[in-house]
Amino acid sequence: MPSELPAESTADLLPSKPAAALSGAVGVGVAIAVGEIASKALSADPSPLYAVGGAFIDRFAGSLKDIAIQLFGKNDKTALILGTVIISLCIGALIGLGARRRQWLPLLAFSAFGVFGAWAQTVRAEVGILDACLTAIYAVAIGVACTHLLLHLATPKPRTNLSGSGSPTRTPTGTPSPTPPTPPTSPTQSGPEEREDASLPSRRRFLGTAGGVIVLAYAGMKVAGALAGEDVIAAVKNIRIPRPFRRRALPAIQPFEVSGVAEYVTPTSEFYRIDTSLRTPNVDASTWRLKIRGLVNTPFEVTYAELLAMPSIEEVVTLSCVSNEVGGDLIGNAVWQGVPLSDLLERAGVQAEAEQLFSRSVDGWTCGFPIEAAADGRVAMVAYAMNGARLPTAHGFPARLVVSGLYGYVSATKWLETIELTTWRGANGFWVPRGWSKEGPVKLSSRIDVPRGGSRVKEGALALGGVAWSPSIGVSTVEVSIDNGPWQAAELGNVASEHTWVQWRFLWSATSGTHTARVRATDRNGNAQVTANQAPAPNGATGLHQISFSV
Ligand SMILES: Nc1nc2c(c(=O)[nH]1)N[C@H]1C(S)=C(S)[C@@H](COP(=O)(O)O)O[C@H]1N2
Ligand SMILES: [Mo]
Repeated sequence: MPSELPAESTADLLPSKPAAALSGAVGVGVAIAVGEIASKALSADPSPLYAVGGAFIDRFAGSLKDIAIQLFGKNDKTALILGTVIISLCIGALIGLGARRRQWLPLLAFSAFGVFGAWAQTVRAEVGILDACLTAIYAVAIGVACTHLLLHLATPKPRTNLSGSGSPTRTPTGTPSPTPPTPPTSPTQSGPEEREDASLPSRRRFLGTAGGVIVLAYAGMKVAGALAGEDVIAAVKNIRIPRPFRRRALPAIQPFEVSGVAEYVTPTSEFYRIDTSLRTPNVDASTWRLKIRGLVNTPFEVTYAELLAMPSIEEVVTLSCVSNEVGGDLIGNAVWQGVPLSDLLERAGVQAEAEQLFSRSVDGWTCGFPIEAAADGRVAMVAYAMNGARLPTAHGFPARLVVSGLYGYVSATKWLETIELTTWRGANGFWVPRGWSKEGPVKLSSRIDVPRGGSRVKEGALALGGVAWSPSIGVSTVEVSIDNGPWQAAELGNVASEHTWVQWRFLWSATSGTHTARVRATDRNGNAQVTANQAPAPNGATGLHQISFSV
């Protein structure tokens, strides 16, 4: 260790490098945990850790558009948080190493962490500055204190005190040792027995304290999380969804059923989920308010109870993600209940200059669409129930927007908090500066569910089947072409309205060999599905779904 040589004289009274690194890492870990606990205690969601993760998504989500991934999956989100923690702990270890000779380092470096965390918490205006600062101060203070305590425990006592007589003098880290320089020839062999004896109990104390601190921080985090979660669960338990004022009947029967084709109404548990939130917002419905403001005559707020008390509609609407590839499954059809946007807008009195309905979620996500979509008669509502039950947390509890015929990224704000009327240029939604079109009407599309691509089927009678959709317009025909043969009409299932997808079936007598099947749809306005292949970015994929199978 040549780098150690010049400092040989003081090394004896410095904490060992592993101990110093551990001290710093534990300090950072504790600071992160305190950040979690404080944010729960202050109801300042997200915590610094999750806010930093969220800031990453805000910053880098756009660069993913080239590979046509609009959003992170659940695993990526876990990996992001884990990665953030691991990197932080590594930086903590470096801080600990640096602090062997620079006592001021932990305070400085931890403060930088604190500022970063507080900035991330407030940048989407989700957490108040005061709460963010308080959280940072607690986290930094306790984290720094832990690091210094551990560094202190890891610092060997001056040899004069090793005999155990009297109280040991506190040796500040990094102060030159009163001990005369050890001969460089035998740096580690000066009194091995003596040092072993002295370092064993102190090492035990160091490791014991480090372990205790970790356990305490972890337990504190769990307790705070459980307490915060319980409040929300208790509040949600008593919610009763009222009867809708106007109900949309589901088709009583379907003319056919092809096993393997997506169910007409997608079960909630199978409904796709897409959002940028790292931790699903746990909204307290008792304090939640929906705000309607901007270019309106009378801005107003409604509570959850008030929203549920308003006349509601129930509609079946197919919701699709713009990232859905041709043949993809980022699409679902559900029964939604809520208050028509037109009722809310009428009450607010929309001013003539308003062009865009811009909405924001409690976690700062935004989107916007032309105001006409809320007034042209299509389904457009603030929904609070999905498939007959209150909106699940993952799908936007307590309320979300559902607008027929618009991709989710421009319309379907979950954990809805604000509806703002503005001009078209007055605001851009989250995905717009990240390379996605400002307008996002759902494109007419169709999908083959059966047979699965690449599967083997029996010779003879074969039912091909799938779904086709053009929400707010409706599908009039679906056609299938086998082995690039002529387009032949498929049978269509029954639908609740033009706002939903339709199931289709095509009967064919399968001959042995390998085959391809393609599907195309025409909407109720007579427009044919676009056949040219286009990736999801910037405004939705086009092209025909084709599969191959063998008999
Ligand atoms: N708050 C919030 N709402 C959001 C999003 C989001 O990231 N945050 N994503 C949107 C997108 S891109 C889609 S496709 C739909 C998906 O709704 P689902 O998860 O209920 O299927 O939600 C929309 N609403
Ligand atoms: Mo989406």
